Amino acid sequence: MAIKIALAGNPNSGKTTMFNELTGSSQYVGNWPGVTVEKKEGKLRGHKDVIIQDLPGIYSLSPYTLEEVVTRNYLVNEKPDAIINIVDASNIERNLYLTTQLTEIGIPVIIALNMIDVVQKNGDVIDMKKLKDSLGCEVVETSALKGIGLKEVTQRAVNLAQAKANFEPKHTFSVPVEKALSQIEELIAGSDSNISSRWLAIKLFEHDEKVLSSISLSKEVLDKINGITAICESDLDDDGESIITNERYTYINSVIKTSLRKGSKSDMTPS
Ligand code: BGO
Repeated sequence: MAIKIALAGNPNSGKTTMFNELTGSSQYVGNWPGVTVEKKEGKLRGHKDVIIQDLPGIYSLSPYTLEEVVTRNYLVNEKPDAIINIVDASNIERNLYLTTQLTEIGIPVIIALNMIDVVQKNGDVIDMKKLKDSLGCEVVETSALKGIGLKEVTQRAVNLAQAKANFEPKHTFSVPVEKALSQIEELIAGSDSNISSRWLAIKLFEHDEKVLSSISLSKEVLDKINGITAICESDLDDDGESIITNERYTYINSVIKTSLRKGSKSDMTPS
C-alpha cells in the first residue's frame, strides 16, 4: 500500500515551494469534499508508492476557519502515515504554535526547518539538538528555495511512516491541566478508538463544539467532563480554551529561550 505523507504549515512557510520541489509534475489538483478549498497531492519524485498530500496553510488547528477544519479532519480521520511540518525558521516562535498541536494527534511528525538560508543570513543560530530534544521530534534544516535538506527530510519521513511507531509529544501542560486531561481521557476511553484520546481530551477541555458534535457521549459522561473542566477553569481563573492557548505560548517561549540565539542582523528593519 502507498505511504501517505502530509505537508502542514503556516501560510508563507514555503509549503508550495516545497510541494512543487518534492512532486514535480506529478500533481493532482482538486477540492476538499464539500468546500472550495484547494486540494493538491502528488507522488514523491523517485518514489511511486509515496504520496505527498499538501494541506491548506494554517496557523492553528482550531475550529474557526474552513482551512483549519479541513486540515484537522483530514489528519484526525484519514490519518496519514507521517506529517512533515514546515516551519519558517525565520519566524520560528509563531510557527511552533501549530507544531504543538500537530504533535498531539498521535501521527509521527518531522519538522522541516525551512528558510534556514534566511536564518543564516541574519546571523541567527538555532541549536538543532536542543530544539529536537524539547519538541520530541526529528528536525531537518531545509531551504525549499535552494533545494537544501529536501531529500533528507522526505527520506526520514518515509522511514518514520514505515516504522509505524506510536508518537508521543514531549510537550505537556501544567499539573492541574494534565490532571484534568487524564481524567477526561479515562472517561472517553474507547468512545472513538480511531482518534487519539489525548487529542479528544484537549478538544473537550477547550469546549470545541465541532468535536463535541462529532462524537457520541452519554449525558452522564458529558456532565462529568464539564465538571472536571469547570474545576480546573475555576482554579486557574480562565476558560479552557484560553488556558490551553496560554500554556502553549509559555511552552514555546521556553523552547525558544533554550534553542534560539539571535544575531545582530535580525533586529535590523529593512530600509
Ligand atoms: C516569493 N528560503 C527562502 N529564502 N525563501 C523561501 C524558501 C526558503 O527556504 N521557501 C520558500 N521561500 P510559498 P506557502 C517571493 O514568492 O511556497 C519563498 O504560502 C516573491 N514572489 O519563494 O509560496 C518563496 O505555500 C517575491 O517567495 O509559501 C516565496 O507556505 C519576492 O517564500 C515565499 C520575494 O513561499 C513563500 C519572495 C513574487
